[in-house]
Amino acid sequence: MIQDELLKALANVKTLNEIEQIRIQYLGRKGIITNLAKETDFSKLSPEEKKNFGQKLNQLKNFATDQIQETLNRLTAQNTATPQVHRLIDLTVSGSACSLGALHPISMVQMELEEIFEGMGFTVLDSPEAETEFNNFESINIPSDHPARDMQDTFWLKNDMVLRTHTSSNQVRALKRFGAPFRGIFPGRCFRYESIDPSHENTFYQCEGLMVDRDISVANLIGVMKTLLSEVFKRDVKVRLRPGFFPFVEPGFELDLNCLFCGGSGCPTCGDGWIELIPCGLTHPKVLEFGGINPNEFSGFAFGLGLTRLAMMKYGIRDIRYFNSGDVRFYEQFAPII
Ligand code: FA5
Repeated sequence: MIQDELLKALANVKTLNEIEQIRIQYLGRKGIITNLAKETDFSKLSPEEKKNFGQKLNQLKNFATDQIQETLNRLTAQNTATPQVHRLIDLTVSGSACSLGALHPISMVQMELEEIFEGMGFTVLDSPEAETEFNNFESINIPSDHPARDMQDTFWLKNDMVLRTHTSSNQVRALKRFGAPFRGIFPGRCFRYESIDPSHENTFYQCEGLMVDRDISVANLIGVMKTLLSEVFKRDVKVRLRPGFFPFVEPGFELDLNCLFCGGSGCPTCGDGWIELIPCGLTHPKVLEFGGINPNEFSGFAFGLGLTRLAMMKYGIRDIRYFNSGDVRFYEQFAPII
């Protein structure tokens, strides 16, 4: 039977092209159904038989046309099923939360420091990471033949530029620009060509502070340091002040923080129980002179707080290498934005 063969053929089609081939095979100009009429000798048929034949042929054509169209519809629906589902929007479905990330712990500590210092009347200043050799060394009393150059292994750039080894590179720039009296901090990234371990990175943050005014003494320096630490840690912390040498301060000190991990007994993070945190001192007269300030009229203090190390102490991070690890799981532990 033609119908059965047609249905069988249509049941197996998978592509629109196959359907078109079947349509041509059955209904085309030389198709099976079209040929039925061509091959029949109507002269031998009675009028009644002609009528019956015509009716049956039409039924067969209609059947074939309908079946082919249905198969076409089915296949088209299947092919477009996926996009149609996507186009449906169910407005009643509740949304799923998406994470916006987290602030880096160093950014958090930096923001906190900025707030504390602004509260003490300090201005927060931005500063370049690529510096002139002059700003990084000479202007703060470290001439090229000074042994202190070796204290900080330097990444050199072209044209006597360096990746700043410390934020002290901003002292003279700020004095030249703002004059005295001056109170400012310059937080930022520093770079040193040194091997890394749990407390040393080649890329780390410092926060420089500089205050220049009349009659500034060590008492002012200690007062500011005490306010800073009590606000950051919100509890009593043990510190020690020992003499330290930096060519741009006189006298110079090292303010160390008693290690909050081991309580001072010594551990892999601190070594001997103390974390070297804030080198500081009274501004050397030569630095004031380089900044265009008369050292007989003004005096000042400066400090170079280890911002990355402060973040370690504040958040209990035992290894400095986590900060630059790029590991999102580490960053997500600190104050997500949402
Ligand atoms: C200086 O860089 C001086 N410019 C600081 C200063 C400023 C002294 C103003 C006096 C007056 P020092 O090299 O010690 O000093 O570094 C300062 C602080 O930066 C250190 O106490 C430490 O907390 C941090 N630091 C230094 N090197 C690294 C390092 N490789 N990784 C992480 N933190 C470091």
